[in-house]
Amino acid sequence: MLTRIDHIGIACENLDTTVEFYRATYGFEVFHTEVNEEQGVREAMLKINDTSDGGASYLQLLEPTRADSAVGKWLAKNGEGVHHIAFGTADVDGDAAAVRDKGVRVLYDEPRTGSMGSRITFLHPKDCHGVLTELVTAAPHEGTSAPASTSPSTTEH
Ligand code: CMX
Ligand code: CO
Repeated sequence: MLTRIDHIGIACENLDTTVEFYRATYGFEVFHTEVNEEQGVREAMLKINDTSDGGASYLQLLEPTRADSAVGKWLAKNGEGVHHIAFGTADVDGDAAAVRDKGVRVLYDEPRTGSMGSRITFLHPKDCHGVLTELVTAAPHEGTSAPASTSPSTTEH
């Protein structure tokens, strides 16, 4: 069951200046940063609020690490802006299977690693009224304390 908006993914040209915009304009602070080479992004998670399911909602600011990544291609075509939305669930495997059974294309056979050690998959935007949609199961304890590292090679701090 999808129980929260986990994050809104925002594509940007320069992560540092975009982080500074959200800090200076709204007072949102960086909760976590990492590089996810598989997804081709350098990202910052800005925590907005905790949610009643024990998780949290974030903005996910995304700078591409390479031009041929999903975010790199999207930026080249559209410029900066909202790239995807992500719904949180305790069971990404089950919810992805349920959505697939309804005829929506799920992009990965098995969930992959997302922010803060979460498990993620994506639904094709053409099957979701133009919205690239991510499903996320957070790593245990995420949102309740300092985030766990994903791995030393992919985590900045
Ligand atoms: N939102 C809405 N529509 C999108 C889109 C997006 N983010 N990205 C692509 N599209 C649309 C394009 O506009 C295009 O539509 P038209 O044919 O009408 O022009 C169509 O989808 C195909 O787009 P494309 O540029 O040819 O791109 P690809 O098909 O190569 O890739 C997608 C699209 C969704 C399969 C790819 O972006 C993907 O695999 N995304 C999932 C991974 C991802 O986004 N990772 C980054 C975030 C990581 C994270 O959140 O942790
Ligand atoms: Co995301």
